[in-house]
Amino acid sequence: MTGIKRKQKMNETQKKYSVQFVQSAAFFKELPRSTGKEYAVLGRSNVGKSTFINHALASGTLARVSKRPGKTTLANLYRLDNELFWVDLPGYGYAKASIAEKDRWGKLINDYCRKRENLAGVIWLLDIRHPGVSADIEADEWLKEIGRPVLPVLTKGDKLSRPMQKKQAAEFSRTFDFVEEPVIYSSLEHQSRARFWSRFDAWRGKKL
Ligand SMILES: Nc1nc2c(ncn2[C@@H]2O[C@H](COP(=O)(O)OP(=O)(O)OP(=O)(O)O)[C@@H](O)[C@H]2O)c(=O)[nH]1
Ligand SMILES: [Mg+2]
Repeated sequence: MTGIKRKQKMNETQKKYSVQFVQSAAFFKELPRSTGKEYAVLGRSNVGKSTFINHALASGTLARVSKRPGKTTLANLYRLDNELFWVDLPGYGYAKASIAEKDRWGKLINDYCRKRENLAGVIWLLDIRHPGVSADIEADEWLKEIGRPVLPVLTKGDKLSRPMQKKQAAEFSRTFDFVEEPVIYSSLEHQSRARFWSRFDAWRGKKL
């Protein structure tokens, strides 16, 4: 490999962007305008959204993580260089949350994904072990209805062997009829990061 090629290849632990937390919002109208394209990180409670954000962006503990579901209760906006924005959202499908909380989270997610003008796409996280969970089936119907481009990411890949990962990925693709092939991700494996960015860049290169 030449020196230039070596430089271009993303180091497995390297930061791709410098990340800045911008603001949190409990309601859609509280979110500040952002100046670039945005990507939402969506998924069931506890699927690993905040962990994924920290790991993919190599941003330490910027997004707060918990073993228990229902940790992220606000929309959290992050700026990636001056280029784009990511939004960490509360999870859907957490049965034990109060009705008032569930209503607010649902409205926040729904308003954000439907109304946000510069939302270019949704990074949809699904637990690789559990295809066909009813909350994800409902989310799929809703995502198809709102028509935003979706990049599916199957989280917690380290919980399965490589052959099982492939089998589950095929099962997810059958269940959800994804436009994009799902990206298998593990926050315990550095290789996941480079693999994700190469897929993300290709996806957003499709004029998203
Ligand atoms: N083994 C393993 N555990 C993971 C992975 N990603 C997340 N987790 C664990 O899953 C749990 C939930 O992670 P969070 O990142 O808080 O999940 P979340 O989707 O943001 O959850 P809410 O904010 O509650 O909706 C934590 O205990 C994480 O350590 C992964 O790739 N592998
Ligand atoms: Mg979270």
